[in-house]
Amino acid sequence: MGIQRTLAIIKPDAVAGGKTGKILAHLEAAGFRLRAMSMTHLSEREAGEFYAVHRDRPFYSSLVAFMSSGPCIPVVLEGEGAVERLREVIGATDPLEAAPGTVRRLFAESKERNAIHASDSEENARKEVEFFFRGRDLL
Ligand code: FUP
Repeated sequence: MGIQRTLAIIKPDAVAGGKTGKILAHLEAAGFRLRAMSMTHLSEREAGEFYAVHRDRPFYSSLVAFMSSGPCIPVVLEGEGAVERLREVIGATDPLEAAPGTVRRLFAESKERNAIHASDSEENARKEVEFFFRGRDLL
């Protein structure tokens, strides 16, 4: 599998709730290296574009409103098999279904306000890293 890069987003619920430091510490302790990080406040249009794959789902407008409700922190993480590994470390979408010790189990409020995003494939990781970072902001 080799060394990969993937995108995490610390979502607005976790940023507003003062959980950023704990989540970053958890990711570093899990072995990921930080390669890029920023804080941004997505517009509704940007949040809608990021989650365009879910455009026809019933939760889409609520998800877009939530993701544009306050600052979030996109982070590029690197490590062995990072895409799949980060999915394991964040846990299931719904914190009630997420395994003990996962980021969502520890820090998420609900299925929508679920603390963190992680790319779900290598191809999406490349696209999502590009969505947020380019040039000298990406190490
Ligand atoms: P995940 O890959 O675990 O982030 O989950 P999905 O790609 O299926 O969904 C993306 C985001 O949509 C989730 F993080 C939260 C939101 N969502 C809901 O609010 N309700 C749902 O029923 C499913 C997803």
